[in-house]
Amino acid sequence: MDERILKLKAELESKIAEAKDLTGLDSVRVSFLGKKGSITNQLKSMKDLAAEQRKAFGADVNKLKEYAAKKIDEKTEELKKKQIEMEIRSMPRFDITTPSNCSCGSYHPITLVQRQCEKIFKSMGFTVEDYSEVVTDYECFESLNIPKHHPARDMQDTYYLTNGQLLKSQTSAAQNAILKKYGPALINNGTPIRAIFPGRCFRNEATDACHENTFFQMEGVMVDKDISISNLIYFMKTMLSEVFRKDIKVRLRPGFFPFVEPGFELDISCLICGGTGCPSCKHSGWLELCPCGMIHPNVLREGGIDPDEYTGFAFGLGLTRLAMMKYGIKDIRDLNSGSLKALSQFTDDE
Ligand code: FA5
Repeated sequence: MDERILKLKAELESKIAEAKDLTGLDSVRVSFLGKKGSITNQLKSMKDLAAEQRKAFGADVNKLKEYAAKKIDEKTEELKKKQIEMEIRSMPRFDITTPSNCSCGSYHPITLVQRQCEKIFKSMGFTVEDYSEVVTDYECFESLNIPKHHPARDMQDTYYLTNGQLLKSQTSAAQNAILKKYGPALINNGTPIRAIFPGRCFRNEATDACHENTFFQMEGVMVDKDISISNLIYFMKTMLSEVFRKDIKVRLRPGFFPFVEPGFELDISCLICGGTGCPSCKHSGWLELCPCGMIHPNVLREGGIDPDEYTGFAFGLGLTRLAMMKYGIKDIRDLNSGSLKALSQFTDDE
């Protein structure tokens, strides 16, 4: 190879090696391959050479030109990679384990009591079911032994939708579906139906310290052979003693609901005033908490279960009122207030 070309090649290699960034490398490219670059100049100088030298020299310069372009490309790639690595290294580190300086959220008191009740009933073999908030007239009333125009419908001021459906006014609306879902296992394998179904209910209420238009209930049903009122009382007592972890005064009195026979009202002594009377208990000293009873034969039959062979109980626990009593919340409306100050002070005592 021509002496001049060898010298230029060595010079090119050292300049490329010295280039520390893409800008520096571009200057090297311009100084060798640009219009006035040293390799381009060699090509231009060929016209002054004798014809016999020109061919060999031209081939050498062209080889060097290709070599220079290839080396510059390789170095470009190398520098780009280094630049990306540097950028990554200089990025702020995100460590998922770093404690946040934001204050933590908390569970709503209704969520806390709901979870607690679910845990208690699950430990006694109950399944936890979910059910929609928009239901049909059949689900909420007819399947529950409340035909159209039955006066019992007036016990709840229900929100009807224009399509004939309604906002669930009671979690009992899921009873029929649960009986149909688990009935076959009861009839075919003797597996008792044991289910709870918590949910939001809606009624057009004049609100006060213990009535809301949107509140939570938790329905429970158990159906098997020979289920009696003593079973119902056992489950109610267990639930209340687990939730409150202290002795509370309870009373059971007759109550009318078309879907149970006999039916009861289960009240607890108001824990806000200690039973002396206050706005939270409508000055009666007692709070209606969990109506219940033995499932009416018509309801069992409608759910595909023979009432001559099986019996069962059902209850409709007022979860929102339970949260009031458990956490000493005087006014039920505070629970839907969205006030973080009021709602974020409660914790699970499990
Ligand atoms: C019922 O809703 C029946 N479905 C309960 C039932 C189920 C009876 C199974 C028998 C067998 P009631 O309307 O009383 O019943 O409501 C049940 C409980 O929900 C009440 O005791 C109360 O704790 C709660 N509750 C009812 N209305 C409201 C309201 N407006 N605000 C807050 N809690 C309420």
